[in-house]
Amino acid sequence: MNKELQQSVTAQLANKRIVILGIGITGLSCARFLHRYKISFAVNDSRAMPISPGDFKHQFADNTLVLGHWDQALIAQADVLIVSPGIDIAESEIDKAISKHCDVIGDIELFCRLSDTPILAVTGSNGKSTVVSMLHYVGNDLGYCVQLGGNIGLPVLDQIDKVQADFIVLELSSFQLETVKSMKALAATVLNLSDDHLDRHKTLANYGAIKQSIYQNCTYAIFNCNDLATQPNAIYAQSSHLSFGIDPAQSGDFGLATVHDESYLMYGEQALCALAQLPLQGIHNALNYLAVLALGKSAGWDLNAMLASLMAFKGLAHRCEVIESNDGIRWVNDSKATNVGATLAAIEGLSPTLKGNKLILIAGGDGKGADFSPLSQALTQQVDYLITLGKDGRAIASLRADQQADKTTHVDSLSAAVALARTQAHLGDMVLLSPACASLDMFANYVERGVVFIKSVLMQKEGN
Ligand code: UMA
Ligand code: ADP
Repeated sequence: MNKELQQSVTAQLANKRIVILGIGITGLSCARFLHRYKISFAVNDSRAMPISPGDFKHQFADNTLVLGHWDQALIAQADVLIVSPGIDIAESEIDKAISKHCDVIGDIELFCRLSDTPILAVTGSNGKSTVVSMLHYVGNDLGYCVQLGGNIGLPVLDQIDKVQADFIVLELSSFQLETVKSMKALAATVLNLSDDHLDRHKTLANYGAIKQSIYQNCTYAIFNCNDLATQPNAIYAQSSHLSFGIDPAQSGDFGLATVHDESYLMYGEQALCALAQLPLQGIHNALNYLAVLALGKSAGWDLNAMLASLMAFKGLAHRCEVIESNDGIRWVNDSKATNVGATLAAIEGLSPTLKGNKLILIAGGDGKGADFSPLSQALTQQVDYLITLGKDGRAIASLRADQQADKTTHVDSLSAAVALARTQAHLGDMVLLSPACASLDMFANYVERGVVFIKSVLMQKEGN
């Protein structure tokens, strides 16, 4: 246990009535943290059995657990409400109960109040996990002690007292940013903005404003100069601004340019590395590399050392991951493409590698209220055969032109989609699972969807 941290925790939280909403990954980490520092709390989760009461008692002794409904009396008497990201406090049962004096926070806000480790913060509709994983990898490779936490699945309160880190890289979702008020990141970026989570945030403008709050009090605000919605609003003008983008860069910024007929990552006028030499391909990944370099540069990391290190980073599973099927067909698992922007990036990034072969796309799932129309041109012009599935699959199929009806099919399962794709694909063709939707209507999460896809590809091959 860290003594200084114990003092801050006691000063901020002792004798307060604390209620944690949700006992998933985040809620559990909050409960563990408070228990470790001897602070009492209650937990409320509206689902019937997210944790067994016996397990809870075993781990957290006499702290209170209320399951199965929102306990409005419990919420109403809270001085501090620690809300899990997946819970929408605008939900009327919660909203009505919260008292005027209650401090409504999330685990990230609590972390920011208690830790002085310099933060490199990343949000955006797409590319967050790729960018934070690269940054974490590179920072440690350069000899710094760098932690990773947040939406990537590593709750920050599990990290806070593990080591005395030089930096912490935070992946932040819009859900998490909604309750962040005290962050002062060393460097912060919104990578891009496209429709996502509109079932909760209602409008793109509201979703964008929440994403922008990552720039609050940061030292370096890093934005995508091809995506105006990422550019810090006037209220965040206090920080130094750095940009990255697909065009040649101004001095001090990051961009792309053609040098000796090859496309290069650039820092101002300085050519850094040919895109063709980088392990992760596609323009979206070129932008991800530039964002990593801009964040690392803001932290004082050496550019050439970062570039050398990035060469060894091989990419994450379920993001444009090529399956080793050895059947002459290029099966690509992009199950993590849970919104329209990600699927567009995958189609645009992979199309140049088709070299005249066909692209068969498998898409659909829960669209979370998104407008699919930005996919229309890619679906009609770049996709040779479209297979849809899930709750919103038919809405995606309807974007294809009438004359493409014989090359558009809706199916009931992912294994049926793979079976159909196999009948359509010839040697050299690509079958891309890039759903543009969340998986929750058919699977536990995007990982399960990706695993089912891989298994179907490999098993059906053996069955043939
Ligand atoms: N719960 C209720 N009532 C509800 C909804 C949820 O009681 O109406 C309870 C559930 O019963 C469960 C708990 O809340 O016990 C789950 O909380 P949660 O949904 O916040 O999920 P966690 O397990 O805490 O995971 C969260 C993030 N999940 C969401 O934002 C939905 C994880 O991101 C994150 O990795 C984790 O915290 C650690 O920071 C996942 C995600 O899907 C990967 N994120 C979205 C995305 O990337 O698009 C934003
Ligand atoms: P996130 O954590 O934001 O969901 P990931 O790095 O996990 O992002 O990538 C999710 C999906 O988005 C992948 O399917 C990938 O192909 C696509 N993607 C990755 N980087 C970008 C980017 N910079 N712009 C658009 N799409 C991207």
